[in-house]
Amino acid sequence: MPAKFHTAIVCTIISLTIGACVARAQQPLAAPTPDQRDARMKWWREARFGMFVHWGLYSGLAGTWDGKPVGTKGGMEWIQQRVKADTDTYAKKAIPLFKPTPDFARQWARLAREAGCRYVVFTSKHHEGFALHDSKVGDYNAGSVLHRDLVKEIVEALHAEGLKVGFYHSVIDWHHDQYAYELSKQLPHPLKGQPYPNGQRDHAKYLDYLHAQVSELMSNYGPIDVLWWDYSSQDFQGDAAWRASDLMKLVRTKQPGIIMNNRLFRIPEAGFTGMGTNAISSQLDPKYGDFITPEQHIPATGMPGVDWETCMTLNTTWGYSDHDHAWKSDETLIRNLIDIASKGGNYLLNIGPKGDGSVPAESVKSMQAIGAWMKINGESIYATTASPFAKLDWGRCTQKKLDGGSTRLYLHVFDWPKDGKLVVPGLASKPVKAVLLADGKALATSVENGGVVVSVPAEAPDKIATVIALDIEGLPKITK
Ligand code: FHN
Repeated sequence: MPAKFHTAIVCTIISLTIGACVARAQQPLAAPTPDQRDARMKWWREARFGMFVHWGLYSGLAGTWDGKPVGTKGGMEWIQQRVKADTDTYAKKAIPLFKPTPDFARQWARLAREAGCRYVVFTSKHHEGFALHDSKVGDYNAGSVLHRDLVKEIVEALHAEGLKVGFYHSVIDWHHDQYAYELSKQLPHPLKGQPYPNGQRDHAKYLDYLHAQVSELMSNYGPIDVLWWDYSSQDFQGDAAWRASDLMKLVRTKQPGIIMNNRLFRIPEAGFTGMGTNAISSQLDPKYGDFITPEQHIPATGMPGVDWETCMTLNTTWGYSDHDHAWKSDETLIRNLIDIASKGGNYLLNIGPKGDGSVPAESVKSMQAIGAWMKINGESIYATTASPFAKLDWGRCTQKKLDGGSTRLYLHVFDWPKDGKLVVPGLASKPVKAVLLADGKALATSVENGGVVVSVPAEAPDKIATVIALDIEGLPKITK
């Protein structure tokens, strides 16, 4: 065949291939079927409990600026915005204080496993803009500054403990010189209200950077289980703000099994009714994300019909602060976990490690206390579904279907009955057996006044929450 024909054919094949790739790239990803989505969400719904980690340059500053406490409550991961520092001034002060020890990540992973967490979501980049991975895009990252890939270190440590891995990634960026903060009145920025320091900005250039770094994170660290976006406003969200649909498509193409939250958007169809952290609704079109993210609170009646996860701090700040001592009690934390599971949600509980990566002693104590309770009672949380009761005066309930068609009700008793009789009001189902979950001790049951009564010891075995496993025939029948 004459060479010129051969070349023409090869060129035709190449151009057809490129055309097909471009066409495929422009096509939206096929929407998953409900079964496909359920399969992807299964491990997350069963996990119920995850550890959040906020760690970045702000951690070394520890809530202090120019030798003075910036505050005793509220997010010290926002310190750059609270002191209104430009990125160069901020970096000069913060970078020398950010000195991760060699084994910091293993400490986090061990603590998460000890606590009974099944997944860990950590900040690959927070609003300050400093990326924890060895990025080839830009120079404000752990690779360029510390010559380490901290994301790699953390992912390997989490996998070594059998934990699922999540990246929190901030679309807000207080470092990048093309991030056009004037496009939003509602999103925070340290220089808000001031003209751009170096003349007009091209936000599209920031978006190219954002997408390139997300592509690195989705390509270079193996299977990633969660992408926790943060955050959008009503006046700056979605495709206009972040090229969100392209970003989600990039992620799902590289990580088909990944689970993402809804925070690239801030519209009613994505589960938002306003700007407050509790301005949320149980309306989520899956094209905007897989779960809704109530923050620092537990929805009173859960969020029926959608997947949801409450994220919460142990004190009042996400990033470490030397000055925040408002630690929640073990009772509050354990009962929060139970309350959330009884409403069918997940609990993402935050630690804020220090600049060297070490975990504050108070946080270790809290997570280990939860772990001690989970070691005995974890089956009443993992892979359970929401309570069949609207309300129980003495505590909460979760449930699990058993082989053979019966149901196990896990009765989490906060207020122990003084008369030795735990009344489960309105439960019309026939009780089969009841035991104390901690030691399997059998408890007598009776049917009285349209409910089930469980005879219990005089003293509560666990003052925070004693769990009774009550097996009933079939599915729960509740009469009131
Ligand atoms: O501004 C952030 C905040 O620092 C923290 O990361 C929380 C965690 O959910 N998200 C944003 C506030 O909603």
